[in-house]
Amino acid sequence: MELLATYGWNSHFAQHLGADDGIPVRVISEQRGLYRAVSASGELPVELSGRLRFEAAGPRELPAVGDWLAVRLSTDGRMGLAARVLPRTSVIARGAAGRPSQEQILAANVDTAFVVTTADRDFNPRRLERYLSVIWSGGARPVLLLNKIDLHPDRAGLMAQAGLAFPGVDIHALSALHGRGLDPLREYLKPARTSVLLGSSGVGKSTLLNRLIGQDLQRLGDVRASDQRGRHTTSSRQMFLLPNGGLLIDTPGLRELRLGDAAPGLSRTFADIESLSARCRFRDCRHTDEPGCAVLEALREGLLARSHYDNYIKLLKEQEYQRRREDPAMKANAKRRWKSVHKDLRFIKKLKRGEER
Ligand SMILES: Nc1nc2c(ncn2[C@@H]2O[C@H](COP(=O)(O)OP(=O)(O)OP(=O)(O)O)[C@@H](O)[C@H]2O)c(=O)[nH]1
Ligand SMILES: [Zn+2]
Repeated sequence: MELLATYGWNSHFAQHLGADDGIPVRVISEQRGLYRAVSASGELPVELSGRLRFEAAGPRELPAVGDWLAVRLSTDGRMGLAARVLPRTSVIARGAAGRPSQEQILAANVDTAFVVTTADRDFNPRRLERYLSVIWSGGARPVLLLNKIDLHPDRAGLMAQAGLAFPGVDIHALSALHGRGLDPLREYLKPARTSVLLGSSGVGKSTLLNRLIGQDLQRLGDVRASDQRGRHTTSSRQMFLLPNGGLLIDTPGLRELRLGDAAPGLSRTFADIESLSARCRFRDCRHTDEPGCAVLEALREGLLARSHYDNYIKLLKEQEYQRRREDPAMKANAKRRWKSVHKDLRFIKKLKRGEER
């Protein structure tokens, strides 16, 4: 059980493992449907049972890195056959608004999601807010990392700006390249806690990962279950055991997120606006030009940052747009509306022609 605890096994998962479910393993890498996982006695390849594969209602129900699975071992003990994904505590999910079952799970059972950005050109509050929404709504905790602070002369100013843009979010400035400002990250990377690295290309995720892994990447899991011979699979590995016991997931697919149906998270990121909106005159107020809008009033009085408000409105619009695109009833409606508009146009043209005659 020791190795399992190292990889985050706890009573939550234990209570969901049935008596004849087989053994628990945690997925540490996935490549084109091939899984590697860690069991109580080491690392092993895992295949999905036909039942798991065919009964899955959508990609959301298939295993992802970080998942705990109930597996049966092959007779020689070298392979696992996964029968079930144990209930997740959180997910980092991608895409497919309005169709939760079509969402792709990029990582599961994540405690902390580090959103890495840089102090300079990559600092884009709108995109960052989108990341935060996806993370909140998946049940993980976002932490914002402002990397390459060595290139930024005004550290205090940047931190103040970021603090205003993201109220209620932990923010840390650091330099992965020079190994500065990393100490506060220990708080999140405690033993058996799982984190992921998110952020656009070039912000320094690999540099940070290498820093955190240090020279002595532990290879506890890289031992074949069958013969205990050391087997290093770092190239395909996507979950890393850090020297201090924290677990860090870094997968290529995770690096760019698309906005999914992130409504619950949206209200966390914009908790201040949501609580203001409780005082709007109209319950379905869109906070753009309605009379008696408490959000617009706060904006006028300078109690709400303009950029924060703008991002909120943009994100709402984007969600509305995605919902419209996905929802068949809305699609049909839009078609009907256009048809009647065209009819009206034809009618008007006819009238005009009549007038000309
Ligand atoms: N000045 C400075 N440069 C950094 C820092 N961290 C990373 N870099 C540089 O930024 C460049 C990109 O870093 P990577 O770690 O490859 O970025 P990444 O986010 O992993 O990029 P992808 O692999 O494309 O997703 C490299 O040239 C790094 O040396 C930093 O703290 N300060
Ligand atoms: Zn309003």
